[in-house]
Amino acid sequence: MILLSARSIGFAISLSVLLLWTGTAFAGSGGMVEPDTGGVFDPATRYFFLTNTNAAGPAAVTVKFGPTASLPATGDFDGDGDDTIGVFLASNGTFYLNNSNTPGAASATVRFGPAPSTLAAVMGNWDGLSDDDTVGLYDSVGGVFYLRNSNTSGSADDTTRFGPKGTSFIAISGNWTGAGSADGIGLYDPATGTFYLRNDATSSGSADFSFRFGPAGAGFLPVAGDWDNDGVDTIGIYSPASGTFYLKNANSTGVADISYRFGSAGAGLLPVTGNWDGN
Ligand SMILES: [Ca+2]
Ligand SMILES: [Ca+2]
Ligand SMILES: [Ca+2]
Ligand SMILES: [Ca+2]
Repeated sequence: MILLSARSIGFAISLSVLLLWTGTAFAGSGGMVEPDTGGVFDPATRYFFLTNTNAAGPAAVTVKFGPTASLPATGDFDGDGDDTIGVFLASNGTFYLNNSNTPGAASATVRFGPAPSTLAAVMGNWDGLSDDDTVGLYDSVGGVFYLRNSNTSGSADDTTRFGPKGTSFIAISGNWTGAGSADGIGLYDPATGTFYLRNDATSSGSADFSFRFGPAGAGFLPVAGDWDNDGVDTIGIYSPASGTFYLKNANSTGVADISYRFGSAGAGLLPVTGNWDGN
């Protein structure tokens, strides 16, 4: 389960900050009973295109959802086992979450964080309870995650410092170890193609894992999920330029275990991942 900010691609961070920060790590979002699969969101039209297999082919679900200028925020909001569509609208700091992959009014509307917001949405099961993914925000300027344990309007339950300040890093979440049900947090540096994963989303600290995956500076976007249904969430990347997912079944460097084309190449699509059909 991942989130992106529109400003995610390419650029440099201060070398001194990077050096000071070496040795830090981050982590991400919860294991489902069944594998997570891919999808894309078109910010221009707010259509989600979801697939139930990690293979090339037509979308299993095509659904329009969310107000103009929304960005995707998907997850299992009600803890029933399926991941569903949701969006975050920065201009009013509001999440619109649906408990089914169908059009219509949001099942939950959640005001969280500043409005207007410059933060990026990130969803996860932060408390490991109720199997539900709840709202979160990542502030790349301050290097802070703000996490809330219910999909209701209110303030953060956890404020977690992770990673350097003032970056263009992109936040992800997942259960990187497969232990328990709580998701950790993670960051992806598109400039270097490096992931930083932290197992405990609720405490500030450094990365438990950091590794490179995929090309540096190529405009790839990070994803996370349990691709092989072993209970451990792992990372992947999506190339909007070619419309290709590259998924890895371990949180380590190396070649992709799965790659497939999904979504139109060069159309500015944003990746989403989840167990859309609950099986
Ligand atoms: Ca659900
Ligand atoms: Ca929860
Ligand atoms: Ca896995
Ligand atoms: Ca599925």
